[in-house]
Amino acid sequence: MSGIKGIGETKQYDGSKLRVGIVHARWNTKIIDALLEGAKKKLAEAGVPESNIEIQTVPGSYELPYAVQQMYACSQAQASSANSTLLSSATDLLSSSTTDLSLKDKEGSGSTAANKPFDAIIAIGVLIKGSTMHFEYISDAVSHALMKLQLDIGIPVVFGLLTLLTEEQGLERAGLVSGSKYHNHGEDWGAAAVELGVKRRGWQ
Ligand code: DLZ
Repeated sequence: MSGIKGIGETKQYDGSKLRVGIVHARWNTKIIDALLEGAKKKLAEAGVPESNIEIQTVPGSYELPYAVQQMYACSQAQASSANSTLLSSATDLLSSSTTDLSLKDKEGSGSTAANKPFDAIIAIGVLIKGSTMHFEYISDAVSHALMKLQLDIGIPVVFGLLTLLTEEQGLERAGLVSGSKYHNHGEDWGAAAVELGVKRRGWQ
């Protein structure tokens, strides 16, 4: 039985030019692993090359906002250093009397994943309520920080944080309970990263 919840019918977006980061917490691994697989499946279906996907891990959900911020900053630094290498190769090529076509073939297209920052980052974590206020503080802090981050850095940060009352709720939302009305939410997050990553290049 299919549930009424979910992202509904989506257009198939071409993700072949996107660079996508995924960072996930390691708490509640069984649920996390299934969500991660769901996200990767949707990225692959949209044509995002495996080499354009970078996966990092952090201990717990509280670490997710900092990790997203640092991953994006590193991808920007990598991009500017790759682009300055390209520029100096091109300058050498132009000033050389012999035309080195092999260098041009290797680096001329300028379309490698390393020379552009991430188009989207998916942050995945699973928080399960315990007997103290810990859950409320982390859920609130991480949700607000991820929202603020995407507006500050200007790329979509997909909200892959499950805030659960029980482990069973997580198993359902990771698609691990057969016959459940729920599906794997990681798939929605992969699809959202592609759609927003494509749209940020120009809203049609
Ligand atoms: C400490 C803690 C607890 C109790 N529960 C969870 C959880 O359900 N899910 C999760 O992702 N992380 C949990 N953590 C760890 C915190 O997120 C964080 O890693 C530590 O407080 C260290 O900053």
